[in-house]
Amino acid sequence: MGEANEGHGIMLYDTVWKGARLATMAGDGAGDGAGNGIGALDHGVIAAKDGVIVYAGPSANAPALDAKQVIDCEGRWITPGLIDCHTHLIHGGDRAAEFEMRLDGASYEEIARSGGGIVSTMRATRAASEDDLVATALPRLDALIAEGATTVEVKSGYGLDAATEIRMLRAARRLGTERAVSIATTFLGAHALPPEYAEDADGYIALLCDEVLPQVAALGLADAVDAFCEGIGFSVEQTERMFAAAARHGLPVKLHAEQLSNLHGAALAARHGALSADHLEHLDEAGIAAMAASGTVATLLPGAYYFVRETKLPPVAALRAAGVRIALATDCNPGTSPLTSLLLTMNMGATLFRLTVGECLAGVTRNAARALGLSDRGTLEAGKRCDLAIWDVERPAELIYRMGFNPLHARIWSGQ
Ligand code: DI6
Ligand code: FE
Repeated sequence: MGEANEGHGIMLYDTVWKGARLATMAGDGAGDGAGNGIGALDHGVIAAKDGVIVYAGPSANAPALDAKQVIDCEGRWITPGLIDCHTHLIHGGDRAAEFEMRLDGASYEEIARSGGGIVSTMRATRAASEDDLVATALPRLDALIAEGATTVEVKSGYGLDAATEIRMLRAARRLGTERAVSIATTFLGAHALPPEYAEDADGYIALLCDEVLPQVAALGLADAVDAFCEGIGFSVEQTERMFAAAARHGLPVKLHAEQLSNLHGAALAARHGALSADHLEHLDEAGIAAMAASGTVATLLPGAYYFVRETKLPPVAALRAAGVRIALATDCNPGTSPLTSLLLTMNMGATLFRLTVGECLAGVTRNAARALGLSDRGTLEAGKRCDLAIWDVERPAELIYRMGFNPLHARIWSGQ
C-alpha cells in the first residue's frame, strides 16, 4: 500500500459503492426516526476493506474514497444481504405426491397411514448420501441466493438417528463451501419421534441428550439447538431436557413454539435465554411478556401459515406493543413450507400478518441476524460484514409489494 496514503491517514479501500440509496437498517427499528425504521439515506456510500464495511453513510460525510474499485450504483437501493434464519433446507425427497393427495381430498391421517408425512421425509433422508443431500439442497439454496440471501440457517431433524442427523449437519456445513454464503447450522434432533422410539419419547430425548448432541457438539457441527415443542412433537419437560443438554455444550437454543397449540413453549424458551421462538400463532400474553423480557426474537413463518391454510394469526400487534423484535423466515421444508423466496416471505408477512415495510425488511436483516446470535451482520454499519444486496427498485416497498418478481441487481458476500 502507498506510503504516501498511510502518511496522510488515507485508507485504500477494496471497494467503494457510490451513488447508492441505502436502507442501513441501523438503529433499532421504529422510533429511530430514520424512514420507517430502515435508516434510509438518499445519497449514500459504502466503503469496504477485507470483507468488512469501513464506512456506510451519506456521501457528503464520506472520507476520501481511495479504492481499488469504485462502483457507481446509479441510484439503486442497497440493503444488508438478506438472512433466512429458519430453514430445513437439507432433506431427502419431497412431498409433492402428498400435496397432490391432499388436493384430491385425502386427510392428514390417511396420508400418514399411506407412509406420508414427516416420516416419509425421514426415510428419504436416511436413504440419501451426504453428496445427495448437498446436491438436492443446492437448487433451493441457489434460489435464496438469487434473491440476495447472504446468510442461511439450516436445521437437521429429518434423520432422527445419530448417523443421519450428523450427515445432515455435515451436508449443511458443506453448502457454505459450495457457495459464497454463510451457513448457520442448528441441531433439531427433537423434531419428530422416529419409528424406533414410537412408544418412548423420553427414551428418544435421552438418546439425543446423552449420545447424539455430545457427538454433534464434539464435531463442531451445530451453532444452536432447536426442538419442536408441540402436542404432536415434544413436551415442555422434554424440551427443557434438550435445552439443559444444549447448555452443557455451550450452545444457544431456539424453539418451534406455539405453532398448532399453546404449550407455553415460548415462555420456556425465554427462560432459557433462547435466541428465538418460531411460528407463534398460538402465543399468549404471558409468552409475549417473557420474550420481551429476555430479548428473544419472534421468528414468524408466513409460508407455513399460508401453506397449511392456518387461520390463527400470530399476535403481531401485541408483539409490536411489547417491543419484541420480529424476524421473518421461509421455514423452507418439504411438508409445510416448500418456499425458497425471502421476497415472497416478506410479501406474505405484509399481506397476511400486516407487518410494515420496515418490519419486513428488519425481519430478514437486522432481526434475523439477532435470531441467529450473529452480531456482525444485518445492518449497513462500519464494522459489520460487507454483505450487500443491491436492488433495481425506486423504493424499498417494491421488494415487498411485488409477488414472484426479483429485482436483485447484484449481491455481495464478504465484500465480493
Ligand atoms: N413445524 C413445521 O411446520 C415443520 N416442522 C415443524 O416443526 C413440518 C415439517 C414437515 O412436515 O416435514
Ligand atoms: Fe421449522
